[in-house]
Amino acid sequence: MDTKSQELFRRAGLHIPGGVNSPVRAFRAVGRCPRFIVSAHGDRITDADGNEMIDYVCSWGPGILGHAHERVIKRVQKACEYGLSFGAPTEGEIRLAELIAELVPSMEVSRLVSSGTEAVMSAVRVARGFTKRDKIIKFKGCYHGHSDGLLVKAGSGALTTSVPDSVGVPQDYTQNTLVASYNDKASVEALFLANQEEIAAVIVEPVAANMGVVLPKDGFLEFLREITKKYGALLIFDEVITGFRLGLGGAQGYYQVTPDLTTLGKIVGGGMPIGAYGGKGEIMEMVSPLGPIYQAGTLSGNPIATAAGIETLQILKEDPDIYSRLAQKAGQIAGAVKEVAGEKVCVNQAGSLLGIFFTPSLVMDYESAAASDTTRYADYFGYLLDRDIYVAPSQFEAMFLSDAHTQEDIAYTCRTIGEFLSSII
Ligand code: KE4
Repeated sequence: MDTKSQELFRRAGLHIPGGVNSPVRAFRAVGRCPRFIVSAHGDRITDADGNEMIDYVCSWGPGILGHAHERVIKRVQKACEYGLSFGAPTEGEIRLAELIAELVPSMEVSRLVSSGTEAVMSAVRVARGFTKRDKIIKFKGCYHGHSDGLLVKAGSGALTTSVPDSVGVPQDYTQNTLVASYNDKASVEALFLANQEEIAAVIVEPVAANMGVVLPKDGFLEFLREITKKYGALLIFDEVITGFRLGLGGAQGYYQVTPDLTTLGKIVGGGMPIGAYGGKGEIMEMVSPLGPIYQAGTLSGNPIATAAGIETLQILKEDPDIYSRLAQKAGQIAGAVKEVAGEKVCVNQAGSLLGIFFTPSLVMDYESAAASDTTRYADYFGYLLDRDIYVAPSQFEAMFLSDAHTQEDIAYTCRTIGEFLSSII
């Protein structure tokens, strides 16, 4: 007898590519039928067959408060009573821009869009327009959304499908995208030496979370800050994941390195479709209608989405201790892994971002991440899923904690991960 998710997956495949609206959701990297979710509350999600699972995907990051937080839901419901979309400016957009500028001071001026992809695509365009240069540097294994010029050695879904560059992206769209190795200063220096004043920007995930979680080596972000200044290039921090995740000030606050432009997504929308990009006024004044760099969007700054984002950020602002609580929870899980697996498994943690790699090596870049045992990861995923623990269906994603994860659920997760590791070590 097929499960309801299996039936739904079959039906989905009739009208949606691969049955999903984003590739990683198809569970191809873990060889399982995806679970079709019907509801989520707190740290739990419930699938179409009534399985209630402890959720460590958290909608890929937005769910830092836990699902369906009462205050966020109430604010969204209230906003809906006034209409869903006007295509005109609203006070909510001002409030969200003010909150962003207050919490991420380098983003004194920002523009709201509807996804992280749009935020990154626009930030790169601004960097090119501001510097009048065409080339950008990105890092192998980092993922910045699916705009053509950035699908070069992308991380996240593109890694799992083992097709690092996407078909359909003309070669001349990516000739201006140079690729360095994460945590490898020499690879960045070599590109600057070879391209000098042709480089508009370096874009980096300040904590990489799309090749699994990979932390910046001490001094790496500071190095990127210095070398971009030296060559007159802009530094773009893609904080779609780390923004409001590593702290109220994101990774730039956590590591005290200030970029020229920042992109946001996920948490800034509280689970609703919002992306944002921003930086100093002198850069952002290049953006239309003030300046010659065009970017637009029908639903940019949508009043329902901004309501969710504002309430989420206000809750985080009111309770900054959430970040130490989140880090402590992630530390419990990291500790449980190390207790059983020791050095046989690599665990990378930055605040409430956790990456578990089935490799004895230290994972510090794309190559070491790609060398991890993804078959073992699929076994790990299946073991946990069968015990109602829902982690990322791919080695090349992150484990997300929320304020709603209870000590009881964390303890159960630690025990279950420990059981799995004991069975393979
Ligand atoms: P979106 O267009 O998916 O909102 O954001 C693109 C993006 C940009 N930058 C970073 C650092 C990101 O992680 C993302 C998207 N993250 C993935 C998860 N690794 C989204 C999940 C998915 O693709 O389904």
